[in-house]
Amino acid sequence: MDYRNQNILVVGLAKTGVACARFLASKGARVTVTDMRNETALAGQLAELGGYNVIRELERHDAATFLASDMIVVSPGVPMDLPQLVAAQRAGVEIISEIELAGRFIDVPLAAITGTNGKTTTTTILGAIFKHNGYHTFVGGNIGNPLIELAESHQIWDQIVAEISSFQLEWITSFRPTVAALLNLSEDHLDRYPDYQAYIDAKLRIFENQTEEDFAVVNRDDPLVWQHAQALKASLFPFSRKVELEEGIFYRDGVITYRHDGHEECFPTAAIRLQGVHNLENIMAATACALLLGCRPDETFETILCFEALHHRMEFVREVNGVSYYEDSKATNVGSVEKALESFKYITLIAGGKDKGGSYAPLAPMVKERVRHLVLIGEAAGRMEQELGEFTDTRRAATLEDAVRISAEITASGGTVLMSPACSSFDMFRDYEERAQRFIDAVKAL
Ligand code: UMA
Ligand code: ADP
Repeated sequence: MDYRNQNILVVGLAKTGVACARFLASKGARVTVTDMRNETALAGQLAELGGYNVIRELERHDAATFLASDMIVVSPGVPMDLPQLVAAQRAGVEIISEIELAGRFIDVPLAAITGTNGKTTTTTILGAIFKHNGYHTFVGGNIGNPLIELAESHQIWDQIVAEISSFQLEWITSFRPTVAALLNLSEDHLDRYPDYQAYIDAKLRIFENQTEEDFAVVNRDDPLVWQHAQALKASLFPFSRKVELEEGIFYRDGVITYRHDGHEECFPTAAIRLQGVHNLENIMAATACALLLGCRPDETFETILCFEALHHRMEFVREVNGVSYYEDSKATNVGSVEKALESFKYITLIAGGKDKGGSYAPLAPMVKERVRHLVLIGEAAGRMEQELGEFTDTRRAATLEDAVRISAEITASGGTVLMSPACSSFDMFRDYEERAQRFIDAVKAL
């Protein structure tokens, strides 16, 4: 790929924009960055661009700059229907995402993980397995560090594991993982997509450029995933908690069995530390990717045995007066909350936050069965009360701290107070980590 003297516009100047601008400038491109935020807000990012020859267009997106570019690289947070992008696309300007750019510089196996939930956990497990197998491994993508950083690093990597979001897949043309995993599908990001199908279509693009030499690791138990898998060009490698598979990986009676090309490996699960049925799915998906990409079974299983839950994903905080407090701040959609509710019996659920436009109704059966009290916070509280309030004792709280206090008063000994919001955090907090910390502090103060 020769980008020397090409006019390249990088849209969005957060982590992705900074990494792309630096990389492209180092490749000799004439780089312009544009962001709607102002110089003060972008001071940190601009400092990171110090020493690089990059033109800045801040607090605006100039249509003329978009049209005059040879190529545009779009950050994931920038919506596809931005009018300047639409006009540039119509005018025939090449528009790509950052993972597309990175993919053009990757010449080793790439394992890419997507799905509505479990991406970060599965990506982290797979990265750990590769490292334990002695591979020099880059782990990146939606997990926090842009994939393009691997091209910028000038290191020789043996394996690459990428967490991939639907946003990142929007502008790909040739991005082709050797193994791509789709963990599950449920409603999310409906504040960005016109409808659920558009979100699903974006996710499915992870398989778009694969051929039968590549593998699609797919959830056999998720009806939507399985239905869409039938149309894929890649070789299907399903995982299942429910059915035995001739080719694929499945769980039965405390054992995970991997079967590929007539070869079988078995892993007992009793001593695994990661809890929850959803984590069994994440483990199977990561194991499948690892073994398909050449990892040794013994080292793979050793990694899985030692792997501990990541923070803010159904994490135990403390017990007070016989009540257990769990923090699941990363549960920002209905699918993840459903899994959290499956894990406990007598629940006081603290939920709510920034509404992403999906329906909360799929939670109704679990709320009816297991949630004794529902304590709602944030912008979504009204809509959640409308959709779920009739199924259990429902209250509103002005702040997260109030929600914790109310929950402590009403939850009987033996019960669980679970913060699993089903919403993003941006209405009341900087991010899900701040929300988690505020919950932990409030619980510690009880
Ligand atoms: N901006 C504009 N114009 C617009 C919209 C945004 O100029 O019309 C600017 C904003 O002012 C901001 C920048 O564009 O400066 C936004 O960039 P970004 O949101 O893409 O932020 P990055 O720091 O580059 O982070 C992105 C991913 N963010 C999103 O997808 C929203 C990060 O995923 C990812 O870790 C990172 O790239 C590295 O790959 C975060 C995320 O929330 C964790 N992902 C979503 C999720 O997991 O649910 C998909
Ligand atoms: P992602 O990166 O896709 O957001 P995480 O691993 O960060 O996934 O987990 C996010 C939330 O989803 C947490 O609440 C976690 O408990 C839950 N979760 C993790 N794996 C799964 C899964 N396979 N299915 C459903 N929910 C899951």
